[in-house]
Amino acid sequence: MKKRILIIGASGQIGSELTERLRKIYAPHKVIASDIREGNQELMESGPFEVLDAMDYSAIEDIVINYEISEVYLMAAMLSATAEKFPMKAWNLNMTSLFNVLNLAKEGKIEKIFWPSSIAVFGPSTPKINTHQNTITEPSTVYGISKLTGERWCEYYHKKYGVDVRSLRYPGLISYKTAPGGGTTDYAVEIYHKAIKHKKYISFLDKGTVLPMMFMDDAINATIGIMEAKSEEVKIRSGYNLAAISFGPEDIAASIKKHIPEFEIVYQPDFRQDIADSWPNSMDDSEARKDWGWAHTYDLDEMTEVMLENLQGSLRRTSE
Ligand code: AKB
Repeated sequence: MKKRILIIGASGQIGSELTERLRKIYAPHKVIASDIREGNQELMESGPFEVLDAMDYSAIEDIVINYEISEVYLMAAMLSATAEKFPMKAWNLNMTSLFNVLNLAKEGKIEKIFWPSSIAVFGPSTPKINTHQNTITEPSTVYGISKLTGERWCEYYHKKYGVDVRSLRYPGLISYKTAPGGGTTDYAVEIYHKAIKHKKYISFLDKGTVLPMMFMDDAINATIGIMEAKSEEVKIRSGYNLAAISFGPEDIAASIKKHIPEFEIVYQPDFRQDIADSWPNSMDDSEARKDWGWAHTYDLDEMTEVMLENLQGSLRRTSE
């Protein structure tokens, strides 16, 4: 079968950049973007787009057959903060969409699946520093429960039915192109926007809340890296720990101040503090580095430079 890719959830924060990168690597017509809503101009104009509900098995199957899809990246999900507000909706979306693609692969209609897991599989009883791949996973959030359950099903489908499913435990992801939505780590994107516009940010996470984070370019490299790895190199079929940098709101504020000295941060923690407090501070991702050669590029200051430069650039362009 020739490589043809379907991205479900392509209009979201990860999906839009993943689509852009995959269209650059393969011919644009070989990468079908889909989402329940339309995405940004670049996404809509750079290749095929289909309106698709990730919960609708037959609609996914139709697209898979019509476009002769071989690989699916399932990026549609409800993230941690929104999931706490709508627990059953989050559970239904996160699990049904996963079963839809796992079952398509089980029936031999697709060859390979990428499904994102998260640091949210860990919980308050997990050791927080350099959290190991196989340590205690007792998540205390709906999102975390759905990710941990999903991981177990991915491994089950791989062992029982030979489904080639690959997964990463993403940390908080930071990007300037598409805004995140409904996550606990979203503050680390908002802060750059507010620093440029108002020179001030009111953080919904408290000082000292250190979380694992990553610049989007690195996350896209990791995602395509694990999908391109030889099947025998991918030894973990639940979800690989993935790490780059760890910092708290005061660290990112200090990094921004190097460019905008008058920037100030104020702390007003809300319900998302409890979610953040249940997650690790830093991750041990040595299995990913060893098995399929994962390596990150960006540290905090390099990321800040790219974020500020690009956000300032797009602000200048919209005000011209
Ligand atoms: C969230 O904050 O919910 C996500 C995640 C860490 O998976 N960014």
